[in-house]
Amino acid sequence: MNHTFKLMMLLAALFSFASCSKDNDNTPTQAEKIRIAEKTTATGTSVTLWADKSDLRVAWNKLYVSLKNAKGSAISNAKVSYAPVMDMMTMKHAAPVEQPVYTAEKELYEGAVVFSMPSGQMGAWTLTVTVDGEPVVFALDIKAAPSNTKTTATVTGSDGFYYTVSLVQPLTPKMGMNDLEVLVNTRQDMMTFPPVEDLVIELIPEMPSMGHGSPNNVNPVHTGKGHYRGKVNFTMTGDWRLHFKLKRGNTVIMEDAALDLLF
Ligand SMILES: [Cu+2]
Repeated sequence: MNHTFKLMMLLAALFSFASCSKDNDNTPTQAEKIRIAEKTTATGTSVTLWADKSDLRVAWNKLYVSLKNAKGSAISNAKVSYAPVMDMMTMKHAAPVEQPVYTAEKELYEGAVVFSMPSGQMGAWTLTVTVDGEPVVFALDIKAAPSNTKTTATVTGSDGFYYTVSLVQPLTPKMGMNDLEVLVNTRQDMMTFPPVEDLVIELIPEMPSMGHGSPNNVNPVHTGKGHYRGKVNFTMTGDWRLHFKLKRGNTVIMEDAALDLLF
């Protein structure tokens, strides 16, 4: 299903190249994205929100924005920021967010949000996108993670702070060695989730159904802005649990923050 979908998107992208159609003003990269919604600011800037998949989920999600002025010309030099909020009736909270940066080759502002809970009876998510000081508010439907899958985990550290560990890649795991990347955030308050840049992380993959691990994994190390990169070796397809031990110096902050993958 996922493969078929990707193939369709690829064909759609190729077709838009081949046809050289002037009436399709999506750039080739935008054509590979899913258009989530579009809003117009008070002064007439249209703000289009894009994602890699049609469903936004409890996970680390890339979110992109493209901008056009009232005359329809693309805007590449605006100041854009994201503010995700979940309104849970009696309280509100935000989520870890990576503020968007314009990438010329994609012609998109590219950022990310870690949605920690699904939309539903518990509450509703909005994403406020502020463009040069003007906000537009998107209502977002955040789906639960697929069953047997958990790509973001919030744990309480031995220092009393909350930590969120979120899988950035592999988003489509394969058998063999995979590049591994996680984003770690802490909770300063309900609205502020800064990245954590000073951890030592140990990775132990496990196949829970078969009770074995794998050799030659590489512990993720910090590369910037709370992102840690290493390698994970999936010796078989199936269910994999990634155990992360978080340390600050020699102090164990969290013995086991676990993420689950199924492929
Ligand atoms: Cu919530």
